[in-house]
Amino acid sequence: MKPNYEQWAVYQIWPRSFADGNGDGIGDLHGVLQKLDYLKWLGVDAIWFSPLYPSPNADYGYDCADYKNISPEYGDLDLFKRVIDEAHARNIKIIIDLVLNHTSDQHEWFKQSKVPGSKYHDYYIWRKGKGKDGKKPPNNWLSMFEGGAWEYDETLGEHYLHVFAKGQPDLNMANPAVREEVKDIMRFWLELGVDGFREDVITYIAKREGLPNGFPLPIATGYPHYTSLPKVKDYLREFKEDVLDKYNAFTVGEAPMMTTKVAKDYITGDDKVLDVMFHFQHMEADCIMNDWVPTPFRLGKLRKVFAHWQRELHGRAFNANYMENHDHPRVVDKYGSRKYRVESAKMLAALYILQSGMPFIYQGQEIGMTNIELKRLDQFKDVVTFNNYKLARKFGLSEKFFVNYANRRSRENARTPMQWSGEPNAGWATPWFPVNENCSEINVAAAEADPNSILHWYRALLKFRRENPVAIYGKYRPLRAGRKLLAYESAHEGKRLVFVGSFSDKPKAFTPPKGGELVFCNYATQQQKLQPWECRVYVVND
Ligand SMILES: [Ca+2]
Repeated sequence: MKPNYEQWAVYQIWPRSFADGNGDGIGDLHGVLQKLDYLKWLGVDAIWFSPLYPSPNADYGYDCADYKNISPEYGDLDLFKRVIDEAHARNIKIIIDLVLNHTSDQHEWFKQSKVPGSKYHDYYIWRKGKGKDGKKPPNNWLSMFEGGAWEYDETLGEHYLHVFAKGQPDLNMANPAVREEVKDIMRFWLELGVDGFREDVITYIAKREGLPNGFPLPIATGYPHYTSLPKVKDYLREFKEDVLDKYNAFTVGEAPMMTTKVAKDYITGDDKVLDVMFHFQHMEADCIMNDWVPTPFRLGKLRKVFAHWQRELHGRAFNANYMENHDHPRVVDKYGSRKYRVESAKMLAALYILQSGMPFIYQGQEIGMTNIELKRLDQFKDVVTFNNYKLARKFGLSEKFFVNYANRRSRENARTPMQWSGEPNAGWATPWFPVNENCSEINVAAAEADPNSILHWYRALLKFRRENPVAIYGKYRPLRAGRKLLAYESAHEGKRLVFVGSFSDKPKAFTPPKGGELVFCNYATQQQKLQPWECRVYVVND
């Protein structure tokens, strides 16, 4: 029988920066083993591992060089098996990332695909180019990360498609042999004991037949020809029926540019092909499509997106609720307040964890980690940052300007080493990436010792959620509140949960619900008005 996955609270580990068990400066599975008791204490039901595969790290594991192995940087299969067993012994499930849209260009399949006559040629999307010498790309598609979506191979005289980085050639999912490989990979990990998969950019795995030109855009030209095509669902159904259902495996799909209308097609009804889905809309309240294109924060957008997704999915499917992952700046800096860091981190946590659905918590979020202040461009590591730098230079922006910009908008802010202690480098010997200097103040050891910390707040929220079905299954209704306030109620079996949160540095008027019992407040004492970034959660028995 399928587990009650909707009851799970999931903790995301981005392994490189989580915990270093052997002291080489890179997070690893030894480190994870040491932290399982911490995650159990926090109240986590499942761990989602960002890729652990061997990888040349063009995109830190999202460029997979071997689907059936563990990167030596992180450990090996035996060690991962131990992690699975030790997690299961603590009643924690294991979900692993599965990157099916593309492999690394260092994957054996891709190397073989360049050999004329090899069966692997058709594992990827190789095409003859245009122009007299065939060196012009087959169409006008642009990649999500860097310039054109095609790369020319001199020896073969053909171009391969890469919707993401150059080192991430797209797989040809239309080839049945590739789909058999996918099923084989799924079986391999399920046999090892994992409980499910987080499927990376899964709505991109089918490409429009004939690969037609797209409407010209500054980036990602052609995306309607590879986003949520009907074939995606066919492929996912095949994976589900042939493999996933046999193991009762859980699936969460990552779906950029997703709407509720399309999402319902994937995650509701008897013919659903995924359990839940990560959409991006609530992450765009301070940007357009992408954190690098910022706008002033729009609370109205956040209210609207939460209400819309909750309403559309209620009774049909579950929301995958999150505020952070490895692809965005830290939420305290994105939607909260540095001045009121503790208050705003707690408010944002209650805001999303108590909504119906499955909460996902990203490493470090539970202690309110913040963006970092790097000084120089060469301290950054990520392909996306460097490609945006190239773009910034074209617009005549200086390195200094760009570094400040990246410190606010780059996803690398979420990839700094986990701050375990207040020691220098937060307990990391020689960290692969700079540790945030604020680790002396913001760290797990300090947070564990302080019953009023953000960490204890997260723990209390997860405990409350476990014990109160209204926080998992409640029917969401947005409530009218003042400017800079977000309020909702969630109702289930005669119980109502009322949330109000302030996004303001100033006191805000608010009328508490009649007969409500206050169960959470991020201030020790309440005043008539809400204090800066205050949140309150009431339970009302009707
Ligand atoms: Ca290590």
